Amino acid sequence: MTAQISAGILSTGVALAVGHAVAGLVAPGSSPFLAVADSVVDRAPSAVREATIDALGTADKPALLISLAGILAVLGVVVGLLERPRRPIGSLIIVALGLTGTLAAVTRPTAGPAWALPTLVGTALAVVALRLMIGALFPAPSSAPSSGAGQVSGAGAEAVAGSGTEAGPGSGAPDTSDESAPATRQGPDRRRFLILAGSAVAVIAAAGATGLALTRRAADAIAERTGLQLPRVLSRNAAAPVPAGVTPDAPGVTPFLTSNEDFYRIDTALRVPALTTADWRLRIHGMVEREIELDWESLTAREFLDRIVTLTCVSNEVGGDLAGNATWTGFPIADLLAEAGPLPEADMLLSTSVDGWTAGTPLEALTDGRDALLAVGMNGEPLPLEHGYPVRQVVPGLYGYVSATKWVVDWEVTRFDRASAYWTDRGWGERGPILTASRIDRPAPLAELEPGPVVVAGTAWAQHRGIDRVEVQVDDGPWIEATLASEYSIDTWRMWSWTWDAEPGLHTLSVRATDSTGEVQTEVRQPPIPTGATGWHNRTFRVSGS
Ligand SMILES: Nc1nc2c(c(=O)[nH]1)N[C@H]1C(S)=C(S)[C@@H](COP(=O)(O)O)O[C@H]1N2
Ligand SMILES: [Mo]
Repeated sequence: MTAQISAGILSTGVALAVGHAVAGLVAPGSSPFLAVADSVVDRAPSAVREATIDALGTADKPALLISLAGILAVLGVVVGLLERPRRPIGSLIIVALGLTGTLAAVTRPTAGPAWALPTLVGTALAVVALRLMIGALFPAPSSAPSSGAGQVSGAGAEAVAGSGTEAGPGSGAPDTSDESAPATRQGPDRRRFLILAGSAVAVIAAAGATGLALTRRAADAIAERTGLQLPRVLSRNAAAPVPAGVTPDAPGVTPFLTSNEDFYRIDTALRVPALTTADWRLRIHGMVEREIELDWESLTAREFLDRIVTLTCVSNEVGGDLAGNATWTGFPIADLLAEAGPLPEADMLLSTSVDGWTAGTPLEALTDGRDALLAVGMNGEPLPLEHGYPVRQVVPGLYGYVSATKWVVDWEVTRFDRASAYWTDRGWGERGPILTASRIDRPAPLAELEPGPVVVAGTAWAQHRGIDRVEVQVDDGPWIEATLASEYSIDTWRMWSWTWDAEPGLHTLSVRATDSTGEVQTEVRQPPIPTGATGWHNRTFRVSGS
C-alpha cells in the first residue's frame, strides 16, 4: 500500500513540477499550482477573503499555498490507492485535476492560449508515470487468461508494501506466478517500481529546479527594468516636436502615438526572454574590419537619441491593427556598424535574438541616413519585456520581420546570397519594404449612423516614402480627397479625415492612399504572404431613416 501511495503522490508531484518548469518557458503565472491559487483568491467570496486576511494577515498567501499543497497530497494518496492497470480511476482524478489547472491558467487575466500548455504537459507526464508505476506493482498476467486481474494485483501490492527487504523481481510476494501459481497470478515487479519511482523523484527535482530558476530570471528582468532610469536625451538629440494637428479633431480617432500597453506585439517567443542589462551583449562580427562586442555600459555611454517611428507587421491584413507608432530611444545603427567597418561586398545585417530568432536587413537601409536605431527605450520607458528588453532594433520603412529584432544579441554582417533569416526561410519576401496602406478607423465597424454629417477618419502609412494623398469612395461613387492631418515625418503614419454627408441606407466606404512617389494603392487583394497584404480597406454602415 505504501508503494501505491508513493506512486500516487509522486505522479501528482510530477504534474506540478513539470507544469512549473514548462510555465517557466511560457509565463510564470501559467504554472498550474499558482494559477489555481490565484483563481481561488479571485473567486473567493469577499467575506471569506477578508476573514482569512484578518486571521492570517500577510500569511494568507503562503497559508493558501500550503493548504493547496495539502489537498493535493491527500488527492495524491487517493490517486495511488484507486489506480489499477484495468481501472484507471487515479489517472482520471489526475486528468480532472489537470483540467481544473488548465481552466484556472487560461482564465487568468493576462493568459494566452499557451498558458494551457504547462498543465497539459504536466498532466500527461503524470498519467504516464502513474500508469508505469502501477503497472510495475500490478504486472499484467504473463499468459492469456486475465479475469480478476484487479483482485490478484491487489494482493500483490499488499505484498510489496509488506515486504520491507530488497528482493528479486516478484520474490517477496506470496502469490507469484513462478512455480505452481496459475499464470494469471504475478507479483509486483519491485525493482522496476523502485527504478520508476526513483525516476519520478529525479524528474520532480530537475523540473522543480528548472522551473524555479526560469521564473526567478523573469522576476530579475522585471525588477531590473522597474528600477532602470534611462538618461534624458540632450536637446540636440530630441525627436522633432509633435505639432498640433497630427490627429484630426474628432472623438475616437487613433492617437498619433501608441501607448506601450496598446502597442501590437508579434514574435515567435513562447516565453518572453528574460534578459537583464547585466547579461546583455551584442557581438558584431562577420564581414567587418574588426569584431566588436558591446555590453550595456559601453552601449549606453553613447549619446541617446529620441526618434518617432511607425512599426508595421507584414502579417497585417488590410484594415488590420498590426501597426503602432512610438518614440524610440536609442543609438544610430549606422554609427555602431561604422565602428566595426562593414566590408564593401557585404549587403546584409543578420541579427539574432537571445532566443535564436533572426532577421536579415539590407545594410543600405541601415546606413542611408534614415533613423535606424538600436533602441533601449519606448515612449520614455525602458523597453517593455515583450517589446525586446533591454535592446531591440527599429528601422523605418521595413516590416518588423526583416528589421525589428527584439532581445537582439548578435549582428553578423553578411550577404543576401550567403545568409537567410527566420521568416525568409519560411517563404516571406527577402527585403520587406513596407507597402502603402490606409485604414478606416472611425466610425466603428457596424456603427448605426444618423443621416447627415459623419466624420470618417483613419490612418495611412508608407514609411520612409510618406503619404501624399488619401481618397475615400462611397459605394461606387467618385473618389473624394480626404483632409490629411499634419505630417510628422515620412517615417510615421499619417491621419486623415473626411466629413461624409450620410444618406439613409446601407453604404460601403472605401479608402486608398497615394505615397510620395505618386503610386496609388492597388485595389488588387493579396494576402500578407509573401510581401504584405494589398487591397483597399472598406467598411459598411447602415444609416438610419427611410
Ligand atoms: N526576437 C524577435 N524579434 C522580433 C520578432 C520575433 O519573433 N522575435 N518578430 C518581429 C516582427 S514579425 C515584428 S512585426 C516586430 C513586432 O514588434 P513589437 O512586438 O514590439 O510590436 O518584431 C520583430 N522582432
Ligand atoms: Mo511582423
